[in-house]
Amino acid sequence: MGADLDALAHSILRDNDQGGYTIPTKGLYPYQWNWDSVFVAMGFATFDLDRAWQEIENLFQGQWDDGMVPHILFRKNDPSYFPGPDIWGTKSEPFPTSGHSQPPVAATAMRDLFEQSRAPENAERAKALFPKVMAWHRWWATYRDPKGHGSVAIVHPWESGRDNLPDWDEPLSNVDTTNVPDYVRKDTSHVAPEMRPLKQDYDRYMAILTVGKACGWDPKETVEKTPFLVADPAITMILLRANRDLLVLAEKLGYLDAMPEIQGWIERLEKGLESLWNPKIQAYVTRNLRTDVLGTGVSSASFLASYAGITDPKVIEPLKAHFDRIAGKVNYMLPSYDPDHPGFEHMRYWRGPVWAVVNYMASRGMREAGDHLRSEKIRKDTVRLIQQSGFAEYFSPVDGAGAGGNSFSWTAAVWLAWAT
Ligand code: 2M8
Repeated sequence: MGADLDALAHSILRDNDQGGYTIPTKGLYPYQWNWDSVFVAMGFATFDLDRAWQEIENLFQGQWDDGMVPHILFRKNDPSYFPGPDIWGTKSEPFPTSGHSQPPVAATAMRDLFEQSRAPENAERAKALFPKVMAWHRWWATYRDPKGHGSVAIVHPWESGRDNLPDWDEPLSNVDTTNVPDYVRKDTSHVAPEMRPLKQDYDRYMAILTVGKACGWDPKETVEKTPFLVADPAITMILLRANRDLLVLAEKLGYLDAMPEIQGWIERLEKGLESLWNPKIQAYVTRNLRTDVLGTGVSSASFLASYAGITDPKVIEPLKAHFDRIAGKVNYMLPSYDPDHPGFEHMRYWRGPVWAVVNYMASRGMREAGDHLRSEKIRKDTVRLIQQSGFAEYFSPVDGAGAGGNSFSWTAAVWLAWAT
């Protein structure tokens, strides 16, 4: 069984490989996505380290002059996806891209690849990538903390990677959709509509995109004008973790001058996370930076606290209690949203389903923090899900059914890199 699944996971990565970069799955997502590629690199690293480095290097081919690494790289036009390059309308070189970013996991993967083999050619590759990753992290630090809280703000739900999380409902409700031109979605022609965001969500996604496009995706102007500006605990934690890994790389690769700047980012993000703690529910939540309204639900982001290096028992203990409560409600951890919250839907995308990549990060953090019991619970549940339902995009935490796209790259990658 394990060997069969390993072989299948390899073949999924090979099949979705477009020659140096990997698409998440055919049909539904025919382009290179930012954090997908980084997880894919972790999967490739288990059998082809050169290809793993190449995946990350090619992601940075899409980096903008201001340091931003876009969430989608449109290397060639493919009408099976909406919204494509013409709708985004960016003028990026050497190929069109989307106009905002996605969770910055790259530095963490880079450190893993570097530590896997310090052969001179790997150290050279890490050295060449380092300034590009610095520029990306500097972009987050420069533009995405407009209120000075220290947390990371996103300008579009797509930037979070957790597109229809119930926490976005409140900020999205303030987005005016009256001027959204007609459009035709493609996602619901590949996947059952019950597993995807609602039309109302898509209207709002398009309205925000239109504002960003009118700003030419200038990072300062977009933050000023976007109708959706929300601090995201998951990106804040992922960037915090990535900065800790970048700091280690700086020392090992001899970029000593970069260390104080990275240390400053770490301290700011640690402070920023405090502004996302909701004392009422004892969990990390989103903060709408336009209205100052805090999110009301426990999303899987909270369980990335250890991954982010947070050790304070005043935070970790209540989160453990949430974990145990939620584990008593579902058959497979981690649901992307609290099953006790009215916003939870077990099959609808980021409103409840289990995602292998989030499980990987959460479990890794818990293991590093010494919480082997919960870390292993997540890992074993992920194995059961994949054994039962294959390499699906996401899974119901209730009955384990696979949902979304099939033959999914990041699920295969995470299987190889961690689950088995
Ligand atoms: C999903 O998002 C895209 C938009 O970026 C979509 O639904 O069209 C999300 O799950 C995101 O996190 C992921 O990176 C992407 C590709 O797998 O799909």
